[in-house]
Amino acid sequence: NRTVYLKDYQPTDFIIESIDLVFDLGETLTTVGSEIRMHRRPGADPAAPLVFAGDGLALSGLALDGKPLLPERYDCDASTLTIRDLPEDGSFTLTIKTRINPSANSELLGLYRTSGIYSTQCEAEGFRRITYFYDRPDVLAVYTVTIIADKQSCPLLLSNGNLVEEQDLGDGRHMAKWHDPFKKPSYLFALVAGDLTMIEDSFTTMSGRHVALRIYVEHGKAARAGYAMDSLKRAMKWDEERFGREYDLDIFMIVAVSDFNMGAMENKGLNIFNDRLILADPETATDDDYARIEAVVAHEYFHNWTGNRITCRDWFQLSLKEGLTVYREHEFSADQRSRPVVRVDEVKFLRAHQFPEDGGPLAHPVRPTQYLEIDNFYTTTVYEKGSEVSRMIATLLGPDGFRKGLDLFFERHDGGAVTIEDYLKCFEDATGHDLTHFALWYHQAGTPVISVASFYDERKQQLKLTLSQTTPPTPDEKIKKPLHIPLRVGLIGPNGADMAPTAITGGESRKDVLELTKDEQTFVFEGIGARPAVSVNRDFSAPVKIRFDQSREDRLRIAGAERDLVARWDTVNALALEVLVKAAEDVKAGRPVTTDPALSDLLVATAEDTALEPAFRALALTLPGELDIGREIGADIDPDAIHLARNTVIEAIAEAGADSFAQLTGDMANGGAFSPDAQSAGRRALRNAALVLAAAAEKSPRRASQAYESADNMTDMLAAMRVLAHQFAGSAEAENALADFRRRFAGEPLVLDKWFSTLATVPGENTLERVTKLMGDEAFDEGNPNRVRALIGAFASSNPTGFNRPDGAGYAFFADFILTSDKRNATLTARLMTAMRSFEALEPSRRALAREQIERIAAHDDLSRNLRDIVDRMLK
Ligand code: B3K
Ligand code: ZN
Repeated sequence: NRTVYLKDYQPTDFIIESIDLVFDLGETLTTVGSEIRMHRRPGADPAAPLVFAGDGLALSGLALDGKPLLPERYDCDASTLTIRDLPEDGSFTLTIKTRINPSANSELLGLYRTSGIYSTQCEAEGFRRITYFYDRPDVLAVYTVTIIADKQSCPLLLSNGNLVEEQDLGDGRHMAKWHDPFKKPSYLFALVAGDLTMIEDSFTTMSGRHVALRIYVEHGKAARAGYAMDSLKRAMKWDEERFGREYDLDIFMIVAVSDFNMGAMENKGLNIFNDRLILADPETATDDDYARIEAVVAHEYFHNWTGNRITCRDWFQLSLKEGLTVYREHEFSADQRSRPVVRVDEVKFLRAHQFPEDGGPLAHPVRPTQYLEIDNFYTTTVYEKGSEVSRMIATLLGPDGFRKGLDLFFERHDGGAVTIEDYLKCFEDATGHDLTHFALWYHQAGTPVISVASFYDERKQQLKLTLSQTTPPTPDEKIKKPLHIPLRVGLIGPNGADMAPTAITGGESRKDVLELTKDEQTFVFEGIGARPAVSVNRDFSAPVKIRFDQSREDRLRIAGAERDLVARWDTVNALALEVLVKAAEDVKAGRPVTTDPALSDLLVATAEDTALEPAFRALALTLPGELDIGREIGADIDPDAIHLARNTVIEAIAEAGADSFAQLTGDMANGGAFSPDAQSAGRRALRNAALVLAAAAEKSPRRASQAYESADNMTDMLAAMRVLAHQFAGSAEAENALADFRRRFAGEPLVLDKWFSTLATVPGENTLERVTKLMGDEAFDEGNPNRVRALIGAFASSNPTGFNRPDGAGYAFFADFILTSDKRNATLTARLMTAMRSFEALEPSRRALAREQIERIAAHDDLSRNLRDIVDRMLK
């Protein structure tokens, strides 16, 4: 058992001053020379040995101050290098030589070579796969990196910081030397070598410094890097204006690679990206792709201050950089696009991914206290819930208070490796607020449930709101404490306008934000002249579930008139969800499905309401998916019943608004040239949301087929193909479009991912056969994480009826895949496995079949640590 505990944190015995690395790159043999200048930490045990981490390394040389170390001075095993009798004081230099094979590195962690490109991924613990080192975030050092490689296959040699030397070595080889003046932890080290092309631009910072910006991509793809470059410049400007953060090196580089485990990585001065988050043009990228590129380019750039200049003391503090950086990214997106629409997308994401994590076997606090494998903690809890926690701080302190606290954070901790406590203390010191109680958000797992009861007293002109909170138990902790929750509340008067109370008593409040701190509290709003409709958790001010038995009239008033569009969408969505859940219950019980004409009217009216922006109307018109309905039901889930129920409700709505929906598919057509901006994207979103319903009303693939034929951009094309493949599966029109798409994009792996996903998510039990067949498609590559996620990942996590086939064949197929994949890429496999984390919520027969397969995986004794950790927690 290698469980790591927060309570065991100890600083290192030695302090690293600098590290000089020399890479001699070879496809199957790369040698790494590391020269480390260091000294014993003052006060450390003078006899303590030096213990460096390593992983799968071959040691080929070890010297102290230039003299080879005798074997009795050190021990070296698979995961550590221990050196004894090092000087008690004064600096010394350790030289370590290791040999690695970048071509055999299918884990894509450390230094690996794929598609002719050498690149690195070191977070969280990949540097130890390159050389022995203190591979932990609190060890900061200055890096100088020399890269030697073949000139022809690797004309490009990159690392962090500034290029200081280049030399032709004759014999067909050359070298480049990079120096990064900023101290950094090993996880931010990066190296790229290969043959790539680039686009170049520049940015002048607020203090007038000139920064060269370069984005490197595969040959032939330069024209698709423009949007990423534009996003980068907007992000740099925004961070100066909003948070006073200026870039600090003379050059900022991004490299897009096609084999990458995650989205992107914020290495100092040299971000490495999954190419799907860089490359975009109208023919190959959807509006969602554009929005994602903008957000992730910004996110990685923002890490330069929140993560790189100030980093984490240990990996338990991961949310210190990730939660905060997601929050910064969200604010950036909100400023670049439509704030409420961006916020609704965040809420949907949180509910679809973080809430189930928080309510299932893998639940953990935003700041965990133990882990078996840190790579499994790059979760939506650490990221998105972490972001919500920072957002709540901003809500409690106000924008100015938040900015003051963050300014102090940058000032106080620049160059440091710090903790969540250090972060919170800055807000307390800068504003005088006490965040002791609030800090529980970081330590207590689970999604709080707030029950609301309202009572209007006409005689006293008072509205009483009783709020009680509970947090359900999670595997790590049964008894929960009440949290400090900022809840934004609106009182909507009979005319649809907000009512302003003359006073609010019963607890702390700041403008329209109530501060819940106890199990139960009653807030009294004074001076309320008529019974209002109460809108709770406006702007989704807290990541909680609300239980509020509100009258139908009130809900319809909110759905039709709430000026807070997030709360308005939420109410529309909740009304739809209620109808869908009831329909699923009807199907399960063998009753005819009851639909709700009032819901149809509301959706049609919202879709037609030209006072609302198209993107918002599209959100309202997109019914909750089968997975959303399943999550709302929560237990004994029958995916087939949900599927049938949802289709029946869709048909009823589609028929009620058939003319409007048909009209909208035309009205919202692109006029003129394609533009990826948010407004144009919103029009396409509305048009395509309407297409789903128009096609359902017409019960014919004709309209979607025409839309597919006439599409002049990937958003419309993919939307039409999905309608055909999902709503008219097996029709000639569907098969024609799918075949056309496959042919047309034969040379475009990223676009074919969309094709794989569309096919993998076709509802029904026959999809398993198709997925199995697609694994033999020449475009499919089991070693490429994007392909695996597009086909296997989409099938397991986004096809409830297909994956959960009643006979359990979906689970068996998936388990087989997991077992093979684990040998190749454990990080990716463990992540994939989480698709089954909510299996306990299935109806008994599927639940048993699913468990059987998870147990079959768990019975293997040679699982990677990553996968072992996930399956064991799922079965606990
Ligand atoms: N920090 C990286 C994620 C690293 C994941 C390591 N398993 C990207 C990001 O969050 O910006
Ligand atoms: Zn990040």
